[in-house]
Formats: sequence, C-alpha cells, structure tokens
Amino acid sequence: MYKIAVVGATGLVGQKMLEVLERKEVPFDELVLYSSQRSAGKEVSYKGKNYIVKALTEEEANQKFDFVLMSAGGKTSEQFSPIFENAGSIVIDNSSAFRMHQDIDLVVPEVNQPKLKRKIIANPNCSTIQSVVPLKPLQDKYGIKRVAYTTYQAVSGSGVAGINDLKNGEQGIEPVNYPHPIYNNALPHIDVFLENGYTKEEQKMIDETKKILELEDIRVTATCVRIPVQDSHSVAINVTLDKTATVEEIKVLFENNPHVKLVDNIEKNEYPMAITATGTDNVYVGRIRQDDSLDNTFHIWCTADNLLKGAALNAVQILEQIHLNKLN
Ligand code: 2RA
Repeated sequence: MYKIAVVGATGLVGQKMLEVLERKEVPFDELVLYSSQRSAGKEVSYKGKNYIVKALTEEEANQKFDFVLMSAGGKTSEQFSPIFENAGSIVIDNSSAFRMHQDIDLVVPEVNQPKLKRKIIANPNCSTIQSVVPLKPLQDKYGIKRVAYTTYQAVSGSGVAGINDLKNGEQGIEPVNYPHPIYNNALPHIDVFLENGYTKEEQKMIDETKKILELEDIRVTATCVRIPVQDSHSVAINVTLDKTATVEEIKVLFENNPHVKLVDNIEKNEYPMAITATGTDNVYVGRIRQDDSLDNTFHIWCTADNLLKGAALNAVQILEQIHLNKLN
C-alpha cells in the first residue's frame, strides 16, 4: 500500500487528480494533501473521508512518499520537487519546470516509458499529451517527417482565473488573466511571447513532441489559440509521413488502436467536439483527410479533456505505469 501526497490539492488539476485516484482505486494507506499557505486549512473530502489541506513546507517535503502528484506551478515544483526526490519520493510533476531537463522523463504512458534516471517525472503540456497519442501509431507504421499544430484551447487550461474571465466577460467585465477579453473572442496568445515570436505554449508543443517521440530531427511547428470554451482542448494536426499512406489506412490504424477513439462520419456530422470529450478519459480523432498541398500529408482533428487526459489522468497513469511495471 502506498503513501501518496497531492500538492496543489485545492486547484482544478489537483481536484481532478483526487477524482482519478479514487476511481482508479490506486492502492494506498496514507494520503496527505498540500497546498499554498493561502489555501491551507481547507477541507477536502476523498472517499467519504475529510482531509485538512496542509501548507507545504521544506520540512514537510523532506519525508519519503511513494508518490507525490505535484500540480502547484513551476516555482513550487522547482523549490519542493528536489526535496521530495532527495527524501526518496517519486514526484510526478504537472508543471513545465523540469520537462526539458535531459535526465528527466517526459511521459505519456501510451507513447513512452519512464527510465527513472531521476525520481522526478514530468507530465507534458496538456495540448502535447493529446497530440502525441495519435502521432505514436503513425510514427510506428509510417514514420513522421513534419507536424504542424493549430490548437483551440479551453480556458480551464488557465485554471479558475480563466474560467472566471470567460464567465465575467459575458457581463462585459474586463479580464484579469488574459490581455484581452476571451468572451466572444479568440486569442493567439497562450503564455508569454519569446524572442522568436512564438509563445511559450507553442515552443512547449514543439520541444515536447520531439522529446516524447524521441524524434529530434522531425520538423514541428505550432500556433496555440485560446478560445471561449470552458473545458477540452482541440488540436488541428497536420502531419507529413515518411511512407505512403491513405486516409482509409489511417482510419483503420486508429480504429485498431486502443488509445484513440475514431469519430469520423461526415455524412452524419460526426466528429470530435469539446462538449463530447469533456468528462471522458479518451483522446478523440476525426476529420481525417488528405492535404493535397503537400505529399503524403494528412489533416487530423484531435480533442480531449485538458484537465483529465491533458493533466490529472496522465499523471495518475504514470503512477500506475510505475506501480504495474514495478519500476519503484
Ligand atoms: C493552458 N496548456 O492551456 C496550458 C497550461 N495548462 O493554459
């Protein structure tokens, strides 16, 4: 039985982590919930038992947990994940703090395995996670040359602040979390701008895709857009393959893959949508068609719940992967 900590237990993703832990029935006999000083003392119920959320301190982090599920932002992770790690805990970190460190695993269980050179494992960015799941079978069968992403990201990716900006925007209230109103708008601006004119979110998708697929030589680009949807991200994936493929073959590949759900029947207006992905664990793909502007290139529309598969579910699946493969 495991001793588990959840850091950021009162946040949107932290709450989803508890929800997933509960329904996945992860075997544990001790659960400790941590938050910032601001949220400490709050009560959180789990499996019918009330837990008082504790303030995370360096002293608290300096104890061995079997697993620490961390979703409290990059700064908190930078400060506390190494302390947990040094005490012998395996940390599964939802922040971007350690994702691109060479010795840190960046894991989507349907795609790759942790090597555990370090006891900190990074959970990838939500829009990256859902995208590499369908890319993996395409890479295995045809090889991938190039990927161009355009994302349509829900406001819950920005936490409660994003949701509030969407809801308040309908009343004409100025946004707090975004540079412009998100209500009735689309913002080609997620996270900060970098010197190359890309946003940090776009650079994350580019860098993380290459690391997870272990394909440093493929060409990847991205445009990440915030849209006025509360939950579930959608990604238009444009992928160029090495080997010749047809739309029909790709559909059969996805139909036979246990990790994606093909929803693709334009005669019946059936395709993946945010409203049908929200609350489910699945990665949906559809609108598969040939892109005649480039050789051997295809469009794929991909949708998933950004708080579940895009964050909390993937983190718990990494815990299960380690538990089941006895890597700990
Ligand atoms: C977002 N991917 O959607 C980022 C962080 N969750 O805001």
